[in-house]
Amino acid sequence: MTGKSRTVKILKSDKPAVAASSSRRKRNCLPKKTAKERLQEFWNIFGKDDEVLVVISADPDSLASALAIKRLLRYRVKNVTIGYLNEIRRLANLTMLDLLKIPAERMKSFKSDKFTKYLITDSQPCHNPGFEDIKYSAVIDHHPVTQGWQADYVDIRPDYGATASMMVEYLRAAEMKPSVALATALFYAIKVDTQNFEKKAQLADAISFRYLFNIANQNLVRKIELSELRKSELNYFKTAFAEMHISKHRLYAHVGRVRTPDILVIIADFFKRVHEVSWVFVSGIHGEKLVVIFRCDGYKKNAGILAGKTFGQIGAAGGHRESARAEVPLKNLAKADQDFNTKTLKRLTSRHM
Ligand SMILES: [Mn+2]
Repeated sequence: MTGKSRTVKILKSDKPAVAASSSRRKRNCLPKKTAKERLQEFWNIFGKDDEVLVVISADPDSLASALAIKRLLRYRVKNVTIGYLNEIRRLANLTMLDLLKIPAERMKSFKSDKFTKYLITDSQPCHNPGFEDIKYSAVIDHHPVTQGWQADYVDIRPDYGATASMMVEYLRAAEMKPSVALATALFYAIKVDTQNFEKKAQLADAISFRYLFNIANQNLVRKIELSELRKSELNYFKTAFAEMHISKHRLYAHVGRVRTPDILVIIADFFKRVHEVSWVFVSGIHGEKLVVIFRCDGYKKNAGILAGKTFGQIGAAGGHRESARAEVPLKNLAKADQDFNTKTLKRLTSRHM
């Protein structure tokens, strides 16, 4: 949650990765595998009678990667099921599932012990307590490597911007041209995980992206990207506009009780577009927590540090230069602040500016 350590981590994995990887490979005596070798090794762990479960924590990259795995294993195993642990709430993700007809099922809705092989993608067994009890045959991911688990086949490339970019290499090695739906899913996944190539990405991501560009349906991508708001959520905007207070180029708005904190992020990102505003603070109450979203242009400002100074003592707070978030149990707020409003938001955030 602390943005500081996350920033450091990104720098670390970004910079020396290229230079260090070849010497690391030498040390471990692992020559760089070709895409074809990887594919063959991956295929080798499966047999015709296998009933396969791909376990994911559903987001665009994991859904697209799981769909690609399903494609890679078609005709090679009996059956591939995609199971996700979390409830999918983000409208864009629901739209992606719906428009691209991705056959993913909530893990709760079926018996997960009837399978013969388990895979995990865009995640690692220790990332989620729900993942841990399963014995995995394969792990394909792009997050930093974790310890304490085993699998027959492991392909983790932390320097990649998206697991989807890795999956494109598998598909190409298998000489399988993705369908429009699969290509669109992978294309969208790379867009999301690299934040349109503004965040961590490398040439391999760009090559996969370029390859998909010719096959993916851009109108579907746009439709998914624009599916951000439910009609009912427009009311939160109404409240935000009514509450909005601007002074010294800072915009404050407390939205009150919200059904999901995601709406606070959407509202904050919207206010960020106002030319005369250089800081945005949007807060709301979700469950028993106060959630505060910080936005700024990042020029001689640091939202992550401000979030930490303001709320770090009483809750979880952190983020990056331009964006940060704090979550504070209401009971940790001073008695006088528990009836939280826009004035409280202004007073608390101004203390450290
Ligand atoms: Mn990912």
